[in-house]
Amino acid sequence: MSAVQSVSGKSPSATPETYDVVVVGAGLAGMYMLHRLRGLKMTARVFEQGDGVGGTWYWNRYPGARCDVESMQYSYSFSDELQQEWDWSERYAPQAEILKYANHVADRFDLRPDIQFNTRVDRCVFDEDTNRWSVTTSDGATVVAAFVVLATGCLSNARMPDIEGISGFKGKVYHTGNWPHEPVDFTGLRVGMIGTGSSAIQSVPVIAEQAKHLTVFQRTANFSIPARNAPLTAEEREIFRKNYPEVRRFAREEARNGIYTELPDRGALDDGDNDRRAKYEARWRHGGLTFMSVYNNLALDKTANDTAADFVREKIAEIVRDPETARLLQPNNHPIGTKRICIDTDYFATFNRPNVMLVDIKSNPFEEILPNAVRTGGKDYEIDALVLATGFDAMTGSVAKIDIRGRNGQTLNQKWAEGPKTYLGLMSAGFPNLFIITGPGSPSVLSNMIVSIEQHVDWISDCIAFMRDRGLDTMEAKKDAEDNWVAHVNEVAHTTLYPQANSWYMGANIPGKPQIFMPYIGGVGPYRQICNDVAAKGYEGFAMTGAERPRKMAAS
Ligand code: N01
Repeated sequence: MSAVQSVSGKSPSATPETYDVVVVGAGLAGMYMLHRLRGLKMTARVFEQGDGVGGTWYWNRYPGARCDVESMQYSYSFSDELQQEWDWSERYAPQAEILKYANHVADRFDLRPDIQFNTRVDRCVFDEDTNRWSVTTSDGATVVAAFVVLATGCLSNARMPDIEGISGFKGKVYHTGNWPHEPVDFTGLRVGMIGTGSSAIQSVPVIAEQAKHLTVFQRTANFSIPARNAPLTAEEREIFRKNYPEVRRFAREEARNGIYTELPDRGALDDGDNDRRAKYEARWRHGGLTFMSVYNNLALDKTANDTAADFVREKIAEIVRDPETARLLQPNNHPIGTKRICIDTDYFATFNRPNVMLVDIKSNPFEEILPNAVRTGGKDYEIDALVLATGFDAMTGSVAKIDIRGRNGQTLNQKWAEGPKTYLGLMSAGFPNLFIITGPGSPSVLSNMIVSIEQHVDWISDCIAFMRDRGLDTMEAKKDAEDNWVAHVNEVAHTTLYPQANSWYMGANIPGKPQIFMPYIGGVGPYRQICNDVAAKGYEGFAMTGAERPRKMAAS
């Protein structure tokens, strides 16, 4: 039986269609949420603004886009048949293959009938008399739901830089986070690239191979580790498949970041120079994100961190032939790892190509963009096309675009004006029955996203089932539980070096955005345990009301 009396099919009258749950977004989070709701026999409608599934992997089609978590681990674990049968072709899956996987999952679990594509959710209003959400979409329709789940993604609101003259540029302008679906051909063109984060670091080597010339405009240099991508052999896949129970358990319960890897048992200063260097060399040769797990104190102790940062800076100097370019590419304004570490294939070596130039816009900020050039430092750099790899309004940007109104008509944007406030990253007080998947206050972007997505979806599904089984109507974070959690998230962040960087984790890339460390850095294992304990104690810290109780009951 459903939590609400659902009306299936088209309503003959003006009565809005009613669902148990509306899910916003059909990325990897929204898709699994729908699958679980189906299993609970709940009625659900997923609204997706794109014309296909896949979220991040639907939008981020820029050249060189691929996942920085290894493919055998960046995959759903909820279906053993799926993980045993799907063949990943490379150590790190390219965007097109992950999108194919998302489409395969949508077909395999027959998800499409409940997903409405090309439809944005514009407004969600909580009605305190009925305890239901009214959800208005970009096609002008309104549906009613007992629950709304925001599966809107953390990095899905592409940020256009505010640079004078950009609208008058005569060539094509592309944003890496909103790349065209048809192939883009840079052959014979002079391309300008703004930004040097993960997206730029992946796309620079690929664009440089095709374009006549590439000028990279860098404001902040970033640390990047070689991916060492390679085709996966059948044997390598088999090792993972056989060990999946343990790999998945470890990723969920023991790893801080949801990735199966060797855990360090000592700090960087516990080893002498030679041993330390040998360990960094081995990880550099192995490639990938696990470089940061050589030692257990790289995120905590600046002196320890400096040893890893110095090692990478030396590597950059070895790879890049022009000493001035090498110097500019060496990051020097944040500890390594405190901005999302980048993973690359030949990024630094690309600056040895005769058709690639690095321009420092830190010391010479943009003056303006002309119809055919970028002007900086009194010089014009002529370009035919412009690529903006300028990032996202992360973690809160997509939620902020929806007009969400909870109790007393308060909007979520009003409530989050000084920074996002959630309990466990899952709910925000004053917004009953509104769940967020991998929201601020949860490990989300600091982890293997699929691990965190599955944990949240499972927790939310269990919670909705709990409510249904007990005839409960509303659930809402209590303010004191939320305040304590926000303080805890902040406190844990400040035991690390992370807040020392002007990163998008802090909201520092968006002018005027409150600077608060948004994800929970306590680790996916401890976080899962906290969520499980809360559930085991009858959802401690949440107020729940029964359908028969007075409906205008604000959480205390
Ligand atoms: O964005 P970013 P991204 N003028 O915000 C520069 C994930 N991801 O799309 O640092 C000039 O990191 C800005 O300069 P600065 C991953 O989590 C994952 O690259 O602000 N420059 C910076 O260099 C990642 O962290 C993968 O000084 C301007 C760049 O643009 C996250 O997405 C792949 C500017 C933005 O870097 C975001 O990465 C790709 C301006 N006005 C992305 N505005 C995987 O591998 C911005 N910049 C899974």
